[in-house]
Amino acid sequence: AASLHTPISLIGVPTDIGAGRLGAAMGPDALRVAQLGPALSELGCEVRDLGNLAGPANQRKPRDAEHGNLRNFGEAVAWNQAVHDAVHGQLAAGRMPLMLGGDHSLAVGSISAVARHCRDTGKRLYVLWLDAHADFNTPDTSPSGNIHGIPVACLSGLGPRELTHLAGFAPALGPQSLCQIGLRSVDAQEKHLIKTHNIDVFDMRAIDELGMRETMLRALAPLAGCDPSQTHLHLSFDVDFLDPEIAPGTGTTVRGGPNYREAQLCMEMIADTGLLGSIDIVELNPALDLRNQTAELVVDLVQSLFGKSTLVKDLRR
Ligand code: 5AB
Ligand code: MN
Ligand code: MN
Ligand code: MN
Repeated sequence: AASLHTPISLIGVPTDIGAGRLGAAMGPDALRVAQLGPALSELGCEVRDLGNLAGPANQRKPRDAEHGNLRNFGEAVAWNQAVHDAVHGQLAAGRMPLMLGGDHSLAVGSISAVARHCRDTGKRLYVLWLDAHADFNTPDTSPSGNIHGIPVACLSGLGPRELTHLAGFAPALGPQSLCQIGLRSVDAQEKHLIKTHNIDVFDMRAIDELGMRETMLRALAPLAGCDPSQTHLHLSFDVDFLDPEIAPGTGTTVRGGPNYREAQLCMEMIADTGLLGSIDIVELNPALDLRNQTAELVVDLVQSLFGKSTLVKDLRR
């Protein structure tokens, strides 16, 4: 549905209830300080900042045997319900929701809403998941109990009903609708689940061997020839996808990620599809950042997602 001209709604999700450490709750404001809204307006986008959603505070609760042995379970359900409702409302209004996270647990709510919207409108959904991690733990396999490590499992129908059924049906996401890129820290049981669910993965080994261009050509191949009015591309962008040398401001860094040019090309090739319909920017942790450089980098990359290009002979802009 989305083109360069789809109006954008920024939605702040100031929480870190799903993460192992505090700080991602400050992510939305760091992105505002780095001028995300103006950077998109500059490219000709209509942008409205809807401010921050409200939700329960992080009381750093321990793992809870009553609730799948997860931490902050009730809080995560409340935040995700709020995210789901906000995202579904913006999509129904013909706008493109851009989530300012917040930890990655919020993707359960946002992608559930996108899945529901696609079912309502008969659109085909495709999710690109950029991350160092697979986020495919179930409550049973999670080594940490941290809910930012389980969103892909929840969206695939594995996990507590309160998180698997936010869209009103489950799974929100079929395996053919998901592609993960940049993985380099995947738990043994996650590997097993990725295999049994037959998820498309381009891990760092693949990126090393193929290069980012061929990786993205393959990742986006299922969308070739898709009618933009019938197709919805969702991007879930975990900041730890990026190499920690350029993006230190996140809680679970893993060395050996995409560098600046590779990340730019990745975003430019997503922009070229013209299919982008919604975005999560997650796991930015300003408490771990240096002079907001990671937020500024993310703003730069998001500009590329919306058509800013380094092509000299660019007919678009
Ligand atoms: B992130 C780990 N697999 O489940 C777990 O940052 C890390 O949203 C999860 O990708 C990282 O706790 C979650 C060890
Ligand atoms: Mn991650
Ligand atoms: Mn993640
Ligand atoms: Mn993380």
